[in-house]
Amino acid sequence: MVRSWNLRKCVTGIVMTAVVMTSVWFVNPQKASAFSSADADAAMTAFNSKFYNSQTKWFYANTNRNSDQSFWVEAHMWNLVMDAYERTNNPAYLTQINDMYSTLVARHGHDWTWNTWNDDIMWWALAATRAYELTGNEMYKNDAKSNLDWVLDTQTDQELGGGVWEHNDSHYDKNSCINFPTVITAVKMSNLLNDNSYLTEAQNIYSWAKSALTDGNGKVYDAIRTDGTTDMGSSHYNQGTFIGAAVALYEETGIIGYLNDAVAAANWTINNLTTNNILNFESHVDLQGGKLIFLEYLNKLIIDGGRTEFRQWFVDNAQTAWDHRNSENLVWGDWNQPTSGTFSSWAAAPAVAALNLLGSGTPSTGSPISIANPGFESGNLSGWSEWHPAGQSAKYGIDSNDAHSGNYKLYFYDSAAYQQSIHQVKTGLANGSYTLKAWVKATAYGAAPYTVRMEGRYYGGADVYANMTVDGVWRQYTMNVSVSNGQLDIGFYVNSPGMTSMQIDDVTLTKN
Ligand code: 7K2
Repeated sequence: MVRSWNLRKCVTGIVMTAVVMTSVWFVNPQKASAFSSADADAAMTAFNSKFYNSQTKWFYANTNRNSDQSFWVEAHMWNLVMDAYERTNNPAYLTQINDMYSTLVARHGHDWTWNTWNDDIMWWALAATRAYELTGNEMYKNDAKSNLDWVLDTQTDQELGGGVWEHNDSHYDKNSCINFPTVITAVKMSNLLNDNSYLTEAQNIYSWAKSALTDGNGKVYDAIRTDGTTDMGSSHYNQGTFIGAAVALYEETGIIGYLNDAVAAANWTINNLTTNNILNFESHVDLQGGKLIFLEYLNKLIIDGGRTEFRQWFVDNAQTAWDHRNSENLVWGDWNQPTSGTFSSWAAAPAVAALNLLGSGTPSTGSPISIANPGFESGNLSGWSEWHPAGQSAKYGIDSNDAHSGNYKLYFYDSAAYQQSIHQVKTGLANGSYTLKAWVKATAYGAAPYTVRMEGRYYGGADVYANMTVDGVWRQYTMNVSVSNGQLDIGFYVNSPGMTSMQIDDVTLTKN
């Protein structure tokens, strides 16, 4: 399977390269090399100097620079600046993030429920959760929470079977563009507040929206209405937020079905919403920048979902877009054509997002970071420390039964209720993005464990967890962490009612 897929991709790659090189030869020969982080810098700098109004601290609507971008699109512009900040750690972008929000608050307040479009409210709430994660500023979390709570409390019901209304002044449609972003925001909030009631709401909305607003095989519809109609039109942004909702739920629950949904939606988009393998130009004024939303969540599927097979396709798209930039380093919405004329900032944003998200077009192999006793091959706990509650004995062991590889594995087990964890703190890490992976087999012989997870902690941000699927199958789990204080505590934890086991083997850490 893997082999034939690679072969097909390879052939496509050769044909694609030939096509791209031919067009590049005639257009501009010096653009043939793969884009680098210097190109990502150039793209972001050009975008800011053309579109950012440094007086009002808000983006202009288009290249004419005579009016401001709309409320909901500005939330995505804000995301774009956060992409740049995450890639570069440049404090100028942090200032821009805070400045843009000050303008939002000055113009529109902290409570956005005056807006009759619930999706407009939710885009800002969702982006604010990210601003909170990047800055630690509680204001962002509080604003996200109060606006999300209002939507969940007043804009959801069982009419049409469940889900969230698109408008708050008239309840006649439930659209993908409100439902899937609400799922993502609620999963985030569940994580930030450690409050599972948000996760439950997210799972309910997702399950309704998957059945009412998708074909079940990766195509996402636009809306369902009280007049009995469904708008089956598809778009990059709805494909993207469905992927984002599915990946977020997969990360939070470990349920593989969610990841499979995300993969199906990514494949459907690639097969149906592209021209020459490149994302289409969706010319509707609201959809021109939808590629930004799609790529943000495709990137999460690649990194958080571990589905790296989509990366090269993403790189090919970003490269084609960048090859069609104009002399000002701006790329419009039609990535298959050279950039020209007047165009909106919304249309120009996705190419910048793509370069920011990828950083560079060269394959990222990453550099392995050594972990002590990563597969427990010493036959003991050396390199790791263990924790168990006072009044309970340790419930771990290292043995050679059913190791994932080599001679040994570590396990947690007891027939009675127990908690157990192991930890290894890596210090002296360069700040930046890391990928932590481990093979784990979680099994319940009776009731399910309350918690069974891999943990990334004390790295300078909120704890990150990968919950295990409890099905007695060895699975590789992946987690991404942005180290900002030079260290990372790698952990595995179980809280069990008894009669459950967790087997751990082959832990790896990679600097991205
Ligand atoms: O009808 C919804 C959605 O289902 C559809 O996909 C898009 C594009 O249009 C709206 S969502 C876009 C609106 C968001 N609020 C502010 C409005 O100005 C904007 O049209 O057809």
